[in-house]
Amino acid sequence: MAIQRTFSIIKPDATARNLTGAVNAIIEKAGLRIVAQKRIRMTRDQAETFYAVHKARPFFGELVDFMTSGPVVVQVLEGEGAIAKYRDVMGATDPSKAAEGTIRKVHAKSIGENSVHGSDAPETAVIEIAQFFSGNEIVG
Ligand code: FUP
Repeated sequence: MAIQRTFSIIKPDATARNLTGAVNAIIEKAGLRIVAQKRIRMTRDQAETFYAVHKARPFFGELVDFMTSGPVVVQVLEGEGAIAKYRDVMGATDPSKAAEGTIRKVHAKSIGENSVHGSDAPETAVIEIAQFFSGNEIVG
């Protein structure tokens, strides 16, 4: 499996509970390397662009409200098969269905306030990383 990069967000429910370090510990224990990281407050424009694929879904407004409700930590993670590996480490979207030991099982509050985002494919990883990081901010 090749070395890949994936895009991660530690969401407002997690930063509000001071869980950035706890989430990062799970990420690093899984063998993923945090090669870029910054704490930002997402604008509505940024959140609407980021989640444009969900624009027609009934939860879109709530999702944008939530993602702009507090600080988030945007990250680039690097490692062998990083995209699928991070999806495994995150656990299912709905924390009640997430596997034991996953970030969402351990920390998420609900399907909406589910603590983390991770890219779902190589094409989306490239687009998501480019939305928040310039090349010289990523140091592998
Ligand atoms: P995931 O890839 O696991 O983050 O899940 P999705 O891309 O399906 O959903 C993106 C975000 O939309 C979730 F993180 C939370 C939100 N969402 C809801 O609020 N309700 C839903 O029923 C599904 C998703």
